[in-house]
Amino acid sequence: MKLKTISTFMVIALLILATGVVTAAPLGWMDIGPDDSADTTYTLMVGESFTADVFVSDLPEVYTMGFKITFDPAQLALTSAQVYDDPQQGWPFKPTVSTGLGSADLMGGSPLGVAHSGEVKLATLTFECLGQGISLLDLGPTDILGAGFYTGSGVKIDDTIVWQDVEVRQQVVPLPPALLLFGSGLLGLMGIGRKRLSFK
Ligand SMILES: [Ca+2]
Repeated sequence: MKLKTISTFMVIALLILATGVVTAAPLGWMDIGPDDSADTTYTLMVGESFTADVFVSDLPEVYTMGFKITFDPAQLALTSAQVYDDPQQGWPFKPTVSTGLGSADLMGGSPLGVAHSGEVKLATLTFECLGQGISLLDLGPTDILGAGFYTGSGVKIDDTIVWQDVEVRQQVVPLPPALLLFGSGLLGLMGIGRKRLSFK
């Protein structure tokens, strides 16, 4: 009986250890603005620009990277896209940007023997806001043949990455209160004018 209790405890302890060891799925995300934190929404005015850094966290050791970003080309224009090609932490081996209408594929590799893991910066993108509305910056795996996240043993791990999108809310510049007052004053004057006319 006592032995059974001890073995039950050991099984529970082993289970706790096992679940603790389970690693989190790699997460792809964007940081917009100067606050050094991830964003899922971003609000700006039509005509303004913003810069988004693309990262992946909890990445196992990989030697290449590749991803795709899509967006509404009627609302957003991609004005610059650069693979993070820092010689130490970046992707200086064949950094490539391939842009289409409302999309861009970015890819690159690290030098032989330099693997990247953990939190890794992939690229920097700059957008200009063209029109009012809500548009999605949609991150996902690239469909360019041979590109993607490959481990040293040549295993592609793109399917394990969870990508976090950003909802960009674009607003028109609100009218200043003084202008609104001036406008309503004009409307009032027009009303008086009309009344005077009708009395004649
Ligand atoms: Ca941010």
